[in-house]
Amino acid sequence: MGVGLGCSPCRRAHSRARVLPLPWIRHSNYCGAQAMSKLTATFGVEHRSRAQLPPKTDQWWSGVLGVAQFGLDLAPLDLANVPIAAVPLGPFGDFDALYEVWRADGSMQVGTLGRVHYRFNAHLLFGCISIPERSQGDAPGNPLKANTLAAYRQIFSTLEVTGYRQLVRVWNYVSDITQPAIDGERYWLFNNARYESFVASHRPAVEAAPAASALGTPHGSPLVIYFLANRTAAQMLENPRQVSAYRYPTRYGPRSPTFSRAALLCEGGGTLMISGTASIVGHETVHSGDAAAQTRESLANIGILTDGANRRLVPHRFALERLTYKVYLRDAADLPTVEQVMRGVIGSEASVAYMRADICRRDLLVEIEAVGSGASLVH
Ligand code: 3EB
Repeated sequence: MGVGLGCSPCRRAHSRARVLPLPWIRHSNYCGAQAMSKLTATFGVEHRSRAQLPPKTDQWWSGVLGVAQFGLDLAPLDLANVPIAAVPLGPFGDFDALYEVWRADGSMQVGTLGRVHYRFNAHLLFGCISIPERSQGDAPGNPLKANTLAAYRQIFSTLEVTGYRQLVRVWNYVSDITQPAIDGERYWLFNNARYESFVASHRPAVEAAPAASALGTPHGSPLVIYFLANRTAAQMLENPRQVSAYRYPTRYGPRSPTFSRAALLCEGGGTLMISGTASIVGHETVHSGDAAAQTRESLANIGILTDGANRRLVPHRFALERLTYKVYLRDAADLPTVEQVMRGVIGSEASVAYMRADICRRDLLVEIEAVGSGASLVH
């Protein structure tokens, strides 16, 4: 099964994803059949509109680990026992809210720690936190820095208390992300505080950092972070066409961003979580001002990561045509162009949700993230 990128001019022979050897991974076939059978079989993501969500009393919700709601000026849906991250980004389409639903199996429990709401089954934990920009009152320093430190402190405490110690995937939504802050941009301040948080809690801030996305939300929005963690291990992947984000030179900010390019989990029969991916080669933005070319380049980068995952998960295969995508666009006017390029490369079957968002570098027009789940693997 081809991955649909065979004609990309930027695909080079040496572009093989680098898989980092982690001490607890002993076998080249990462998720062996035996190991997988012990893990949760059902795990994955679905996109739904509000009209497609069952009533909150429906049994269907017992199989939901957590939800991210994307919509502007919407109160979070009241879901009783399911944590919901209310992300202030407007989806494109014939609906005012898009729901990203994380489904899993087995019995689940819920909890809160500070502002973190979480829910977990035997293998996986979903959590979310939202902190209003002004929650620190008139405390000295920038509220974004204080809020980022507070959010990650509470997230890491949640992981310690519950025993789901491995943070595998994080989504960060930061208001005014490219606006000026002391000595740079707000994204730089965020990166600084995120890095400090990882170091302060003795967590890896370079290799083995979680997969992530970081997007900009409207002025005055709360800091919203949601995340997935597990008990065992994830395998982090890097993309050799790109400098690892945690090694970016300081011209992108004094502290490099703390994330890996993808995480591969055994849960769900093999799940690939691809970080927000942009038109970056080496560490530089390419195709400035050209949304179509940026989309193609981002998909080429995603293709490298699926290839890397496929070498670890033999005989299973992720294919670009079977991933679930979220696409963030800086300019709403680029939507038709980006949609056309997406469908040309990935075909018509894959689920793609489009969102208006600020991307963390001003010259980036598009950022794409993706999830490949066991259910969609080609055996
Ligand atoms: C990039 O590759 C584009 O700071 O957590 C993508 C994914 C990006 C995650 C983050 C930033 C982050 O550098 C931006």
